[in-house]
Amino acid sequence: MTRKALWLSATSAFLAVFTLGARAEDRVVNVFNWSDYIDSSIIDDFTKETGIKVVYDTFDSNEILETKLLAGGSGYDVVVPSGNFLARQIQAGVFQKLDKSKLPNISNMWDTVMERTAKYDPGNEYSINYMWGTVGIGYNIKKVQAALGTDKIDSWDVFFNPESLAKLKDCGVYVLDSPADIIPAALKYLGLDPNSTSPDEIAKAEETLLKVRPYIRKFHSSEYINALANGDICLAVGWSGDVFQARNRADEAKQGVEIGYSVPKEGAQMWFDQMAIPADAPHVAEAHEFLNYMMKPEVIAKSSNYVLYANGNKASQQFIDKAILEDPAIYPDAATLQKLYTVSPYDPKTQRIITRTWTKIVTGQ
Ligand code: N2P
Repeated sequence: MTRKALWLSATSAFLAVFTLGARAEDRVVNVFNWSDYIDSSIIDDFTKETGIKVVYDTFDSNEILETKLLAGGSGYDVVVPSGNFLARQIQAGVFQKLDKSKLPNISNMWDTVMERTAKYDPGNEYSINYMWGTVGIGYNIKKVQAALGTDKIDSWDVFFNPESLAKLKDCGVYVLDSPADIIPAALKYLGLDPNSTSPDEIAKAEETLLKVRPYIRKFHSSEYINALANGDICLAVGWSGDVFQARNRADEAKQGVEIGYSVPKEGAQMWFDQMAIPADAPHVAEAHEFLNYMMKPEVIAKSSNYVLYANGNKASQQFIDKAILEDPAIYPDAATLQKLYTVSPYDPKTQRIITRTWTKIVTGQ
Protein backbone atom coordinates (compact mmCIF):
# COMPACT_ATOMS: atom_id res chain seq x y z
CA MET A 1 0.00 0.00 0.00
CA THR A 2 1.30 3.47 -0.83
CA ARG A 3 1.53 6.01 1.93
CA LYS A 4 -1.36 7.95 0.48
CA ALA A 5 -3.58 4.87 0.21
CA LEU A 6 -2.75 3.94 3.79
CA TRP A 7 -3.64 7.42 4.97
CA LEU A 8 -6.93 7.31 3.08
CA SER A 9 -7.96 3.96 4.48
CA ALA A 10 -7.06 5.08 7.99
CA THR A 11 -9.14 8.20 7.49
CA SER A 12 -12.14 6.33 6.21
CA ALA A 13 -11.88 3.83 9.07
CA PHE A 14 -11.74 6.74 11.46
CA LEU A 15 -14.68 8.42 9.77
CA ALA A 16 -16.70 5.21 9.83
CA VAL A 17 -16.08 4.72 13.54
CA PHE A 18 -16.69 8.37 14.24
CA THR A 19 -20.00 8.44 12.34
CA LEU A 20 -21.21 5.23 13.94
CA GLY A 21 -20.17 6.56 17.30
CA ALA A 22 -21.94 9.83 16.75
CA ARG A 23 -25.09 8.11 15.57
CA ALA A 24 -25.15 5.82 18.59
CA GLU A 25 -24.50 8.76 20.86
CA ASP A 26 -27.36 10.75 19.38
CA ARG A 27 -29.84 8.11 20.39
CA VAL A 28 -29.59 8.67 24.12
CA VAL A 29 -31.89 10.27 26.63
CA ASN A 30 -30.70 11.18 30.12
CA VAL A 31 -33.57 10.87 32.58
CA PHE A 32 -33.48 12.07 36.20
CA ASN A 33 -36.51 10.81 38.11
CA TRP A 34 -37.52 10.07 41.70
CA SER A 35 -36.39 6.77 43.21
CA ASP A 36 -38.92 3.89 43.34
CA TYR A 37 -40.95 5.58 40.65
CA ILE A 38 -40.98 3.30 37.59
CA ASP A 39 -41.29 -0.29 36.47
CA SER A 40 -37.86 -0.71 34.85
CA SER A 41 -39.31 -2.87 32.06
CA ILE A 42 -40.80 0.38 30.70
CA ILE A 43 -37.29 1.71 30.11
CA ASP A 44 -36.25 -1.50 28.34
CA ASP A 45 -39.38 -1.47 26.18
CA PHE A 46 -38.76 2.17 25.22
CA THR A 47 -35.24 1.32 24.06
CA LYS A 48 -36.49 -1.72 22.11
CA GLU A 49 -39.15 0.33 20.39
CA THR A 50 -37.14 3.46 19.60
CA GLY A 51 -33.48 2.42 19.69
CA ILE A 52 -32.88 5.23 22.16
CA LYS A 53 -30.73 4.28 25.11
CA VAL A 54 -31.94 5.58 28.48
CA VAL A 55 -29.44 6.71 31.07
CA TYR A 56 -31.65 6.66 34.15
CA ASP A 57 -30.61 8.35 37.35
CA THR A 58 -32.63 8.93 40.52
CA PHE A 59 -33.08 11.41 43.40
CA ASP A 60 -35.40 11.65 46.38
CA SER A 61 -35.53 15.39 47.01
CA ASN A 62 -36.78 18.40 45.08
CA GLU A 63 -33.99 20.45 46.65
CA ILE A 64 -31.32 18.17 45.16
CA LEU A 65 -32.91 18.36 41.73
CA GLU A 66 -33.28 22.13 42.00
CA THR A 67 -29.64 22.66 42.94
CA LYS A 68 -28.56 20.75 39.81
CA LEU A 69 -30.99 22.57 37.55
CA LEU A 70 -30.08 26.04 38.80
CA ALA A 71 -26.37 25.30 38.41
CA GLY A 72 -27.04 24.48 34.73
CA GLY A 73 -25.27 21.95 32.54
CA SER A 74 -26.82 19.02 34.39
CA GLY A 75 -26.79 16.99 31.17
CA TYR A 76 -30.33 15.79 31.87
CA ASP A 77 -32.92 15.66 29.11
CA VAL A 78 -35.97 14.82 31.22
CA VAL A 79 -36.44 15.73 34.90
CA VAL A 80 -39.44 15.39 37.21
CA PRO A 81 -39.84 18.21 39.76
CA SER A 82 -42.99 18.59 41.84
CA GLY A 83 -45.34 21.36 40.71
CA ASN A 84 -44.47 23.89 43.42
CA PHE A 85 -40.77 23.60 42.55
CA LEU A 86 -41.40 23.48 38.81
CA ALA A 87 -43.26 26.81 39.00
CA ARG A 88 -40.30 28.78 40.27
CA GLN A 89 -37.87 26.85 38.06
CA ILE A 90 -39.90 27.93 35.03
CA GLN A 91 -39.56 31.51 36.28
CA ALA A 92 -35.81 31.03 36.60
CA GLY A 93 -35.62 29.97 32.93
CA VAL A 94 -34.54 26.43 33.69
CA PHE A 95 -36.88 24.73 31.18
CA GLN A 96 -37.72 24.89 27.50
CA LYS A 97 -41.25 24.99 26.16
CA LEU A 98 -42.45 21.60 24.95
CA ASP A 99 -42.91 21.12 21.23
CA LYS A 100 -46.46 19.81 21.32
CA SER A 101 -46.29 18.81 17.63
CA LYS A 102 -43.91 16.06 18.80
CA LEU A 103 -46.28 14.95 21.54
CA PRO A 104 -49.42 13.59 19.84
CA ASN A 105 -50.18 11.37 22.85
CA ILE A 106 -50.96 14.49 24.84
CA SER A 107 -54.56 13.88 23.75
CA ASN A 108 -54.62 11.05 26.32
CA MET A 109 -54.06 13.41 29.22
CA TRP A 110 -56.72 14.13 31.83
CA ASP A 111 -58.22 17.64 31.79
CA THR A 112 -59.00 17.51 35.54
CA VAL A 113 -55.31 17.02 36.35
CA MET A 114 -54.16 19.51 33.70
CA GLU A 115 -56.38 22.18 35.23
CA ARG A 116 -54.62 21.65 38.55
CA THR A 117 -51.10 21.52 37.15
CA ALA A 118 -51.80 24.73 35.20
CA LYS A 119 -51.58 26.43 38.58
CA TYR A 120 -47.83 25.69 38.49
CA ASP A 121 -47.30 25.72 34.74
CA PRO A 122 -49.85 28.05 33.11
CA GLY A 123 -51.16 26.46 29.93
CA ASN A 124 -49.07 23.35 30.70
CA GLU A 125 -46.50 24.70 28.28
CA TYR A 126 -43.43 23.26 29.98
CA SER A 127 -44.52 20.05 31.61
CA ILE A 128 -46.52 16.84 31.51
CA ASN A 129 -47.86 15.14 34.61
CA TYR A 130 -46.09 11.90 35.48
CA MET A 131 -47.73 10.90 38.78
CA TRP A 132 -49.57 12.61 41.60
CA GLY A 133 -50.28 11.62 45.15
CA THR A 134 -50.54 12.70 48.76
CA VAL A 135 -48.44 13.17 51.88
CA GLY A 136 -49.83 11.05 54.70
CA ILE A 137 -49.05 8.55 57.42
CA GLY A 138 -47.75 5.06 56.69
CA TYR A 139 -47.81 2.68 59.63
CA ASN A 140 -47.29 -0.84 60.88
CA ILE A 141 -50.81 -1.88 61.85
CA LYS A 142 -49.86 -4.40 64.56
CA LYS A 143 -47.15 -2.27 66.16
CA VAL A 144 -49.37 0.79 66.25
CA GLN A 145 -52.14 -1.33 67.77
CA ALA A 146 -49.74 -2.53 70.46
CA ALA A 147 -48.43 0.95 71.24
CA LEU A 148 -51.58 3.04 70.96
CA GLY A 149 -54.42 0.56 71.43
CA THR A 150 -55.88 1.24 67.98
CA ASP A 151 -55.06 -0.05 64.54
CA LYS A 152 -56.69 2.84 62.77
CA ILE A 153 -54.97 6.20 62.28
CA ASP A 154 -57.20 8.98 61.01
CA SER A 155 -55.56 12.12 62.38
CA TRP A 156 -52.27 14.01 62.28
CA ASP A 157 -52.58 14.03 66.08
CA VAL A 158 -50.91 10.63 66.21
CA PHE A 159 -47.77 12.28 64.85
CA PHE A 160 -47.88 15.91 66.00
CA ASN A 161 -49.04 15.22 69.55
CA PRO A 162 -45.85 14.57 71.56
CA GLU A 163 -47.66 12.25 74.03
CA SER A 164 -48.77 10.04 71.18
CA LEU A 165 -45.51 10.05 69.22
CA ALA A 166 -43.52 9.31 72.39
CA LYS A 167 -45.29 5.94 72.50
CA LEU A 168 -44.02 5.14 69.01
CA LYS A 169 -40.44 6.24 69.59
CA ASP A 170 -39.09 2.79 70.38
CA CYS A 171 -40.72 1.04 67.45
CA GLY A 172 -39.36 3.76 65.16
CA VAL A 173 -40.55 6.87 63.35
CA TYR A 174 -39.22 8.20 60.04
CA VAL A 175 -40.20 11.49 58.43
CA LEU A 176 -39.69 12.80 54.90
CA ASP A 177 -36.63 15.04 54.68
CA SER A 178 -38.74 17.55 52.84
CA PRO A 179 -39.68 20.88 54.40
CA ALA A 180 -42.24 21.73 51.71
CA ASP A 181 -44.12 18.53 52.59
CA ILE A 182 -43.85 18.56 56.39
CA ILE A 183 -44.17 22.24 57.37
CA PRO A 184 -47.50 22.65 55.50
CA ALA A 185 -48.76 19.52 57.31
CA ALA A 186 -47.82 21.04 60.68
CA LEU A 187 -49.59 24.31 59.76
CA LYS A 188 -52.69 22.38 58.70
CA TYR A 189 -52.66 20.40 61.97
CA LEU A 190 -52.55 23.71 63.86
CA GLY A 191 -55.59 24.92 61.93
CA LEU A 192 -53.48 27.43 59.99
CA ASP A 193 -53.14 27.94 56.25
CA PRO A 194 -50.69 25.29 54.95
CA ASN A 195 -49.51 27.95 52.48
CA SER A 196 -48.84 30.51 55.17
CA THR A 197 -45.80 32.72 54.60
CA SER A 198 -46.16 34.42 57.98
CA PRO A 199 -42.89 34.07 59.93
CA ASP A 200 -44.92 33.85 63.17
CA GLU A 201 -47.02 30.99 61.87
CA ILE A 202 -44.02 29.16 60.46
CA ALA A 203 -42.45 29.59 63.91
CA LYS A 204 -45.51 27.87 65.40
CA ALA A 205 -45.06 24.96 63.00
CA GLU A 206 -41.40 24.82 64.03
CA GLU A 207 -42.33 24.73 67.70
CA THR A 208 -44.80 21.90 67.06
CA LEU A 209 -42.19 19.89 65.16
CA LEU A 210 -39.47 20.52 67.75
CA LYS A 211 -41.76 19.06 70.44
CA VAL A 212 -41.99 15.75 68.58
CA ARG A 213 -38.39 15.85 67.35
CA PRO A 214 -37.05 13.65 70.20
CA TYR A 215 -39.28 10.80 69.01
CA ILE A 216 -38.17 10.88 65.36
CA ARG A 217 -35.44 8.41 64.47
CA LYS A 218 -34.64 9.67 60.99
CA PHE A 219 -35.45 12.25 58.33
CA HIS A 220 -35.16 10.50 54.98
CA SER A 221 -37.28 10.47 51.83
CA SER A 222 -36.81 6.97 50.43
CA GLU A 223 -35.48 4.58 53.08
CA TYR A 224 -38.87 4.38 54.78
CA ILE A 225 -40.20 2.04 52.10
CA ASN A 226 -37.97 -0.85 53.16
CA ALA A 227 -37.93 0.22 56.80
CA LEU A 228 -41.73 -0.07 56.95
CA ALA A 229 -41.78 -3.28 54.90
CA ASN A 230 -39.17 -4.97 57.13
CA GLY A 231 -40.90 -3.94 60.34
CA ASP A 232 -37.90 -1.80 61.36
CA ILE A 233 -40.15 1.20 61.97
CA CYS A 234 -43.79 1.55 62.93
CA LEU A 235 -44.62 4.95 61.45
CA ALA A 236 -43.48 7.11 58.54
CA VAL A 237 -44.77 10.43 57.32
CA GLY A 238 -44.39 9.72 53.64
CA TRP A 239 -45.78 9.71 50.13
CA SER A 240 -48.84 7.58 49.38
CA GLY A 241 -47.50 5.25 46.67
CA ASP A 242 -44.24 4.66 48.53
CA VAL A 243 -46.24 3.43 51.53
CA PHE A 244 -48.29 1.16 49.26
CA GLN A 245 -45.04 -0.18 47.77
CA ALA A 246 -43.94 -0.90 51.35
CA ARG A 247 -47.23 -2.74 51.90
CA ASN A 248 -46.61 -4.87 48.79
CA ARG A 249 -43.02 -5.61 49.75
CA ALA A 250 -44.20 -6.65 53.22
CA ASP A 251 -46.86 -8.92 51.70
CA GLU A 252 -44.26 -10.53 49.44
CA ALA A 253 -41.86 -11.10 52.34
CA LYS A 254 -44.63 -12.96 54.27
CA GLN A 255 -43.22 -12.03 57.68
CA GLY A 256 -46.57 -10.91 59.01
CA VAL A 257 -45.92 -7.17 58.59
CA GLU A 258 -49.11 -5.30 57.68
CA ILE A 259 -48.91 -1.72 56.48
CA GLY A 260 -51.66 0.91 56.50
CA TYR A 261 -51.82 4.39 54.97
CA SER A 262 -53.85 7.29 56.29
CA VAL A 263 -54.93 10.52 54.63
CA PRO A 264 -55.54 12.38 57.91
CA LYS A 265 -58.93 13.98 58.42
CA GLU A 266 -57.48 17.47 59.08
CA GLY A 267 -56.24 17.46 55.50
CA ALA A 268 -53.29 16.26 53.46
CA GLN A 269 -51.21 17.71 50.67
CA MET A 270 -51.85 16.65 47.11
CA TRP A 271 -48.81 17.08 44.86
CA PHE A 272 -48.06 16.66 41.17
CA ASP A 273 -44.74 15.47 39.74
CA GLN A 274 -44.16 16.94 36.29
CA MET A 275 -41.89 15.78 33.46
CA ALA A 276 -40.00 18.68 31.88
CA ILE A 277 -37.04 19.28 29.56
CA PRO A 278 -34.19 21.52 30.78
CA ALA A 279 -33.39 24.50 28.55
CA ASP A 280 -29.88 23.14 28.00
CA ALA A 281 -30.88 19.50 27.46
CA PRO A 282 -28.42 17.84 25.06
CA HIS A 283 -30.99 15.47 23.47
CA VAL A 284 -34.17 17.45 22.92
CA ALA A 285 -35.67 15.24 20.18
CA GLU A 286 -35.10 12.09 22.25
CA ALA A 287 -36.58 13.80 25.31
CA HIS A 288 -39.78 14.49 23.35
CA GLU A 289 -39.87 10.86 22.17
CA PHE A 290 -39.51 9.74 25.76
CA LEU A 291 -42.32 12.02 26.97
CA ASN A 292 -44.57 10.92 24.15
CA TYR A 293 -43.87 7.27 24.98
CA MET A 294 -44.70 7.85 28.63
CA MET A 295 -48.09 9.23 27.59
CA LYS A 296 -49.10 5.96 25.91
CA PRO A 297 -52.04 4.71 27.96
CA GLU A 298 -50.68 1.14 28.39
CA VAL A 299 -47.22 2.41 29.34
CA ILE A 300 -48.21 4.92 32.01
CA ALA A 301 -50.82 2.47 33.36
CA LYS A 302 -48.04 -0.10 33.77
CA SER A 303 -46.09 2.48 35.74
CA SER A 304 -49.05 3.30 38.02
CA ASN A 305 -49.77 -0.39 38.56
CA TYR A 306 -46.19 -0.78 39.75
CA VAL A 307 -45.51 2.40 41.74
CA LEU A 308 -49.06 2.68 43.10
CA TYR A 309 -49.51 6.35 42.35
CA ALA A 310 -52.29 7.86 40.27
CA ASN A 311 -51.27 9.40 36.95
CA GLY A 312 -52.62 12.29 34.91
CA ASN A 313 -53.50 10.22 31.86
CA LYS A 314 -57.23 9.66 31.44
CA ALA A 315 -56.92 7.09 28.65
CA SER A 316 -54.67 4.92 30.84
CA GLN A 317 -57.43 4.25 33.36
CA GLN A 318 -58.84 1.29 31.43
CA PHE A 319 -55.46 -0.44 31.91
CA ILE A 320 -55.08 0.31 35.61
CA ASP A 321 -55.72 -2.51 38.08
CA LYS A 322 -59.22 -2.19 39.42
CA ALA A 323 -58.05 -2.32 43.04
CA ILE A 324 -55.81 0.72 42.38
CA LEU A 325 -58.35 2.72 40.41
CA GLU A 326 -60.98 2.11 43.08
CA ASP A 327 -58.74 2.84 46.07
CA PRO A 328 -59.67 6.36 47.22
CA ALA A 329 -56.23 6.75 48.79
CA ILE A 330 -54.74 6.46 45.28
CA TYR A 331 -57.50 7.79 43.00
CA PRO A 332 -59.35 10.02 45.50
CA ASP A 333 -63.15 10.00 45.54
CA ALA A 334 -65.06 13.23 46.14
CA ALA A 335 -64.93 12.82 49.94
CA THR A 336 -61.14 12.33 49.96
CA LEU A 337 -60.60 15.19 47.49
CA GLN A 338 -62.36 17.47 49.97
CA LYS A 339 -59.53 16.83 52.45
CA LEU A 340 -56.68 17.57 50.04
CA TYR A 341 -54.88 20.88 49.66
CA THR A 342 -52.14 21.97 47.29
CA VAL A 343 -49.08 24.07 48.08
CA SER A 344 -47.72 27.09 46.25
CA PRO A 345 -44.04 27.77 45.60
CA TYR A 346 -42.27 29.70 48.36
CA ASP A 347 -41.10 33.21 47.53
CA PRO A 348 -37.33 33.71 48.12
CA LYS A 349 -37.78 35.34 51.54
CA THR A 350 -40.11 32.62 52.82
CA GLN A 351 -37.82 29.96 51.33
CA ARG A 352 -34.96 31.28 53.44
CA ILE A 353 -37.11 31.07 56.57
CA ILE A 354 -38.26 27.56 55.64
CA THR A 355 -34.67 26.38 55.03
CA ARG A 356 -33.48 27.80 58.37
CA THR A 357 -36.48 26.34 60.17
CA TRP A 358 -35.92 22.94 58.62
CA THR A 359 -32.26 22.83 59.66
CA LYS A 360 -33.32 23.54 63.25
CA ILE A 361 -35.93 20.78 63.14
CA VAL A 362 -33.68 18.15 61.61
CA THR A 363 -30.76 18.92 63.94
CA GLY A 364 -33.19 19.29 66.86
CA GLN A 365 -31.78 22.63 67.96
C1 N2P B 1 -41.29 8.51 44.57
C2 N2P B 1 -41.86 9.57 45.40
C3 N2P B 1 -42.20 10.76 44.64
C4 N2P B 1 -43.13 11.61 45.36
N1 N2P B 1 -40.69 7.50 45.33
C5 N2P B 1 -42.64 12.94 45.69
N2 N2P B 1 -43.00 13.92 44.79
